[in-house]
Amino acid sequence: MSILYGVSASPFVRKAMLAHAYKNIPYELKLTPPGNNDAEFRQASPSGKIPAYKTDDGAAFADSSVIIAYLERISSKHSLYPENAANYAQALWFEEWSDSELMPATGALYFQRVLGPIFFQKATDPERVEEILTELIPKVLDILESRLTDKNWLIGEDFSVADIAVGSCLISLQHADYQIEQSRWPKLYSYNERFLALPIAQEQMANEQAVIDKITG
Ligand SMILES: N[C@@H](CCC(=O)N[C@@H](CS)C(=O)NCC(=O)O)C(=O)O
Repeated sequence: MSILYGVSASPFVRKAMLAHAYKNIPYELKLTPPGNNDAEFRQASPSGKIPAYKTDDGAAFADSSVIIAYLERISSKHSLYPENAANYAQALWFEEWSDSELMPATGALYFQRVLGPIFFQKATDPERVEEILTELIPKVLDILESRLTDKNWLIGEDFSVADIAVGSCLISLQHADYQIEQSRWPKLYSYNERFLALPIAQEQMANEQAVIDKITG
């Protein structure tokens, strides 16, 4: 069975886990914190970043986007990439934007309220939280609101890698106890409810919560 190296609390690892679940592809999660010196992990991820991957055949590589693209090649069932060229490009753009802009903003709050206190013994910094809440997060939520339509998902009615990437960040906000204001971001509010209600999101959040509960006792 393929091995996914990482920890489920990482939004990038979560992305890869959600894609496996959506496509119904089994894998083994090998708990690996970033920077770990395990030789097999470093073979897949020379920089030590998570997630990394080793296939059944022993091929090794890293990066959530690469892992998801690989999954699509080995199984086109429950495709995460639109057929139409323009929609395909849009989906890839959303994934890239989400990884490079939405993730840092949502991840900053997630770090302050959850990862820092629980995994790194770092107390929440109220001034930093205020800055994140008033500056970083509204900026990215405004962009999402402007891009959502009356369709269910980011690229119309078909769920795609765009939703996996953005949804992974929405899970970080959920863990961080952040409520999306319905009056300010109405489309995003509904989209968030729709994403979090998916069985793959529910299962992912339950798995992550179990890890947090184990650590916090
Ligand atoms: N583009 C990469 C980003 C992966 C990434 O930055 N992972 C973080 C954990 S959430 C990490 O390993 N950080 C450690 C580091 O930057 O050295 C992906 O999509 O997988």
